[in-house]
Amino acid sequence: MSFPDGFLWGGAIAANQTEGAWNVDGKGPSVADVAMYRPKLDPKDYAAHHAVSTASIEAALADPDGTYYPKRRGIDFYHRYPEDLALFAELGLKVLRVSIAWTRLYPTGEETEPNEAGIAYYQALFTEMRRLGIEPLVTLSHYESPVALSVKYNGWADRRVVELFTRFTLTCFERFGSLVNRWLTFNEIDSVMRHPFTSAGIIPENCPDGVQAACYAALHHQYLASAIATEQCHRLIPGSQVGCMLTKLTTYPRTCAPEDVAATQHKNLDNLWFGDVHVFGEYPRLMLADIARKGVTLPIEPGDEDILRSHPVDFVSFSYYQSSTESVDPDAERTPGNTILGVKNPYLPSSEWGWQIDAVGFRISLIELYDRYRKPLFVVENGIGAIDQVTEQGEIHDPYRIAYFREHFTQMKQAVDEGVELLGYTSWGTIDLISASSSQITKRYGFIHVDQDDLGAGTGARRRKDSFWWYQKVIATNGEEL
Ligand code: BGP
Repeated sequence: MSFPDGFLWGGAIAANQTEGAWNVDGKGPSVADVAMYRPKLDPKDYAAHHAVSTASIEAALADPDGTYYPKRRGIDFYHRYPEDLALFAELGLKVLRVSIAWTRLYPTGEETEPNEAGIAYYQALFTEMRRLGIEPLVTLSHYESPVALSVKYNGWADRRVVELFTRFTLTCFERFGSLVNRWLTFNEIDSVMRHPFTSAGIIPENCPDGVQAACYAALHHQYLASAIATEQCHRLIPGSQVGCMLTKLTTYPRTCAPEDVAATQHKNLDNLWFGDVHVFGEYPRLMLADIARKGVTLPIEPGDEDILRSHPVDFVSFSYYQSSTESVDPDAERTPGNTILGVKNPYLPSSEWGWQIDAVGFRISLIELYDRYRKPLFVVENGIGAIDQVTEQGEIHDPYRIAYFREHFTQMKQAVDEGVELLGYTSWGTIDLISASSSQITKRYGFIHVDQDDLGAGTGARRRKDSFWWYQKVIATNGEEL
């Protein structure tokens, strides 16, 4: 068993969770910059993590301090990227997944010309990555829509945002096309249904037909934008590849009672349908029936279906953190996962945040996705959020992180051996960063520690954790030494 030559071992981060410099060099505010620090919320109440209103946005924008808006400071990657990239190169990364903050190029989303300071920053970033031999894998939308578009149009619920976004993507392909060959369109596009503001800039109180209808409208608009961006990319950058990005939420039946199995089947389809549109270029019949049953009409206009059909993605990328189970028993014990609340699986351990650790589920997911789509896969997020302790000597011993990755890599290797075509793997949060859901930094994912606490105190110094040396060896041996 072995990974193919040229397997892309890497890391993944996002602009809104690392760059900071939220209002520097002409950048406008994004939805992430008004996301409040919420560590004390019940982790089972994930909806509350993403609660937002016009009043909360106004209050956030009027807050001059920003202590409680950690994504505004990130880990100061904007200024410290040369140091961080040098560490990534030392780690041996072949690829680094980053995102481009839309509001660094188009501060309100509506300008007709891009902000040249933003262009210069990303050109410098990608040039430095290339110099170090690290291929950029770039997400065009990772929870970074302009706040101005939320206020004016209710975000992606409004079709006009498609044109504004594809103006931004065209700029990206024109200005960064010589440096970036592989692109992802929307991070976890399915998450529009779970956190509408973060993923689609939707403010719930501004949805006259209900939040659900607004979410489906936003989803349709993102599919269109994704297909249009795919066309632009292929036209402007010969040989380029575009992938979709899905949250893989693998669910098992809690028991083998047929009712539990049927409920689980629905749950899994309701996750897979989102990828189907990108790959097959059309909404699956079952998904359309499901949406109709909910009383929602998709805002499909003449010509839309042609656009979706004509520009399917080249590869399928996804995040995988945990599995969960499903049951028809309303009293079944539940536990959180990545923006979900699933039924607890008694056979699995959990992270400190209740996410159920399931390496075999990773293999199951890889096989399921490859068999369904027959397109190359790319794992672009996987990892464990944990509390790390720094010893007096400044060391960070994180055997739990090594164990998590070792088990997942073993299963990934087996999936490849069983025939799955896998382009690469980027661990999530290769360096500690701000959590998407709670805006904590103390939920640490990295191989590299950042000396910073949740409210921003600390030197910002970077330190290699034990897992850094372990992952370095994994990459150096192309996954032979786990
Ligand atoms: C994914 C997001 C990432 C991310 C990760 C971990 O859904 O794409 O942005 O942060 O989950 O989630 P969290 O940060 O909430 O622990």
